[in-house]
Amino acid sequence: MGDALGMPVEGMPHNEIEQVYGSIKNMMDGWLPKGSYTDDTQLMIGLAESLIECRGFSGAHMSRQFISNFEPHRGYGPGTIRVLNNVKEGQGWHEAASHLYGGGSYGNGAAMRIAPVGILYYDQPEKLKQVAEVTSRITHAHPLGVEGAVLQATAVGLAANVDLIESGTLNKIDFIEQLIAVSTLDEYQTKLDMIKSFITGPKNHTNNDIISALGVGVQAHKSVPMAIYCFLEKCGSYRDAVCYAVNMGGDTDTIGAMTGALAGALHGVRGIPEEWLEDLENSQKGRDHIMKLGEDLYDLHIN
Ligand code: AR6
Ligand code: MG
Repeated sequence: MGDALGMPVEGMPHNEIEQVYGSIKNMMDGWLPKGSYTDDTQLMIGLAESLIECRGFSGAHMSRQFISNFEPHRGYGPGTIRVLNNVKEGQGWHEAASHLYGGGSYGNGAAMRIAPVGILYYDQPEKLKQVAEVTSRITHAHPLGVEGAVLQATAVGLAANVDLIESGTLNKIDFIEQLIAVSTLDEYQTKLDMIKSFITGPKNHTNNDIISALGVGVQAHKSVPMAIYCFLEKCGSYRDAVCYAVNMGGDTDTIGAMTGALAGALHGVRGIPEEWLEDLENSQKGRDHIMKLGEDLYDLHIN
């Protein structure tokens, strides 16, 4: 949902979105027709399909699934295209990503597709972390790329664990502290600490202050923290969280997708605005297929 909402303004800075659109609240036409999802969701679909079919992680199967689902018009990152081509031509799935950019990619491509791992393993944190790491390494071998995906998956799992009916609200400080405990790299620890001060301290910062501090780029460490922040700041509503994320500008489809995964894990499918659901592409692997994948993941978890 966040992917399709952010698609039309991908790459546009926050201030320009404000000038041109005021605020984006609904799906629009963009470089793809209104309601279309991009590579973010396409890869998430492949990841979920593979987890379901293999009843857990298989790198060989998952990389093949990414390749067979590949549709170039959805706007893939250049590193991901190269890895998938190399595997298609016979390179091993576990080695194809390691030489990209001279040490592996730290793009946000592993984090943007990881939600199904957080959902399937929400009650097994060690397993969640291990599967998040290995699924990421198929395309993103740089430690920043992997840790971004581990943090996003962990955050999805934490959000899925919250029973809003019982607790009434999300404990934001506890949530961010659990993420700080999982992080190992300075780039993430520093930004998670900033998020904690943004959500607990005086509200005297502008959106531009937050953008300067956390980033809105295609790099995992410049987008995963922003998605976590937008989710926590607007944790009372799925719609508000996703709109806030997309209007921050920059890598809007991906930050929207990751914020949406977090808010969806907290609020459930009933939190999604009806008109957004209607607008979402319902092609062969579109809305109905994605809904079914959600149900299949749930069945896999309880069996
Ligand atoms: N050194 C320098 N730049 C890097 C490095 C590195 N080690 N790693 C990544 N980049 P990529 P993705 C930069 O190509 O993560 C779609 O639009 C580099 O500029 O691995 O799958 C989605 O919507 C590289 O092109 O692809 C997402 O926004 C970029 O990070 C995004 O692409 C992306 O890394 C996901 O891309
Ligand atoms: Mg995209």
